[in-house]
Amino acid sequence: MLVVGAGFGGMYALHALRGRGFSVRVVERGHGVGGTWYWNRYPGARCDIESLEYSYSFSPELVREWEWTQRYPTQPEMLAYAEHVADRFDLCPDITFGTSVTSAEYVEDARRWGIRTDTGEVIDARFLVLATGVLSAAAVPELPGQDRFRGRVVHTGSWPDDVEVEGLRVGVIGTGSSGIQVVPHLAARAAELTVFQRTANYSISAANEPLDAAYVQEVRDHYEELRERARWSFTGSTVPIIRESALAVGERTRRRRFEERWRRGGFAFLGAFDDIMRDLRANRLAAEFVEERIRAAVDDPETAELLVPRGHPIGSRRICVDTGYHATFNQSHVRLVDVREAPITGLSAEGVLTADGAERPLDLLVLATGFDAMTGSFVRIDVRGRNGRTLREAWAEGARTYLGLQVSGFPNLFTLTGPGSPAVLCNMFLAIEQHVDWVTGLLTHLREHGIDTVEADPGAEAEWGETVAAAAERTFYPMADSWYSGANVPGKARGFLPYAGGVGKYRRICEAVAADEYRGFLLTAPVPQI
Ligand code: NA7
Repeated sequence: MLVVGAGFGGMYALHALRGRGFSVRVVERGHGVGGTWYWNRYPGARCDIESLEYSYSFSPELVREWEWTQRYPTQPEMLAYAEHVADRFDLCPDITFGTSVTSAEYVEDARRWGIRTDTGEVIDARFLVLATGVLSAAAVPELPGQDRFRGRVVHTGSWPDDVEVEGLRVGVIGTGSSGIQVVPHLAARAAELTVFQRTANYSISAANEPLDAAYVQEVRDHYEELRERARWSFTGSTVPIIRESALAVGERTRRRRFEERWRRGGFAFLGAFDDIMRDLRANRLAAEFVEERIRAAVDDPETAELLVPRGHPIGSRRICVDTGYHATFNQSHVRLVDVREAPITGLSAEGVLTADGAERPLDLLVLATGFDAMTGSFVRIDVRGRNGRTLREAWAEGARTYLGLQVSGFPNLFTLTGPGSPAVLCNMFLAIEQHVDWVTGLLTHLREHGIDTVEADPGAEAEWGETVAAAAERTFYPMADSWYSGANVPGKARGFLPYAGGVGKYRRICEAVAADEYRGFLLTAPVPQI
């Protein structure tokens, strides 16, 4: 088996499949493990899910021995964890680092995949597991004139180790999670910081703090029970959604509840009432509370109004979790530039040009412009299935998968946490462990039953596509343009990519499919040799 990617998905795939006696090799573009946490080294990079949840559960020993230091782990802490896991389970001998898979072709007669790398290697594998990540192919805007810009341009998603910020004129394009995290850190070191904002986003204070030993012990004491609850929940989190309508309580109670959840920090805020994500009136009340916080944090009323999100319900785009983002704009060397009215048109030798004719001189331009999410990392490999059809062609009108796991016409290929799975809508570790365990179970079944190939049935795939679309329609997600639906990449087919029906429900569906002899998957026995 060939696994592409040694992020947390690929690492666990290696461990789980090898543990079942399969011969597995991993190829990884980076020079170390960690995936997202290897590449996103920008200052301030931090997970927006709590460390005790955003970590593997497959090994009780690992859970016991690894000591998280903060509620929300920093990128260096996540990377150290990845490296520890790689050592602890002796993963590195089976990983080839610094090598990109460039193409993978299904050889029909042999029923095998022929894989090529940028180092010229040709790898032959029966099964191909793409663990390439859902937020790992950078979305880089076209900036005419970039070649004449005398400053440096870096993307947050592949941050080099040698970026100088001290005393420079720095610009940031993008105010999603990455932009909102990096801005306070750049402000602390830059001489001038200009933030180019096209869309203001809702951001909740992280209320990050060092982890309290008693709290850690309590979680450890009930770890399996908590994790099991998360696995079958809607959002994949153990923080409860309070079963009460925001509209059913008085103003004082509502405020108190919002304040409690605000103090708790992060995504928990959206669970203050159970209709924030179901009823637009309740959603507005939650949004107004957050908008008040922005106005209170920012001294200049004009800047504050620009930072107040407009035109989309709170939670319909992925909410950001920040530490001191809005107050950063009170510093005299930090300014916000609205590029919705006057978009960025390109770069001059000096800096960023906007449609109103302004030129903003910069030494360093940070692109916090996000990712070709959920599909980009899969299609940037030239994957060719039956009849030479590429994955890019198969997904040209929108990504289609069966359960987010397989694509019809691409036998023995697995898209780990792919489009059509809940992945990014929950804690990725839950998604990764569930997918890897499920795929491992399927491959073991194939081995036990002497089956050669497994492939999504086109009918089951089409039906799953309808299920994914219907689940999205029941939410507020379609009311916003976002990377969830491909809206952030020019020319990308639109359609809500993750399955929004809940992680617990998704898990039940996957288990029922397996119990029903892998319903919807075409299993083929080997051709008898004459
Ligand atoms: P996001 O959330 O996709 O944010 C990208 C930001 O970049 C967003 O504010 C975009 O504005 C902005 N952008 C992109 N291109 C341009 C141009 N050409 N001009 C101006 N602004 C632009 O990516 P992140 O990396 O922050 O976060 C991705 C996920 O990673 C996050 O949700 C977490 O799950 C972790 P727009 O909104 O399109 O108007």
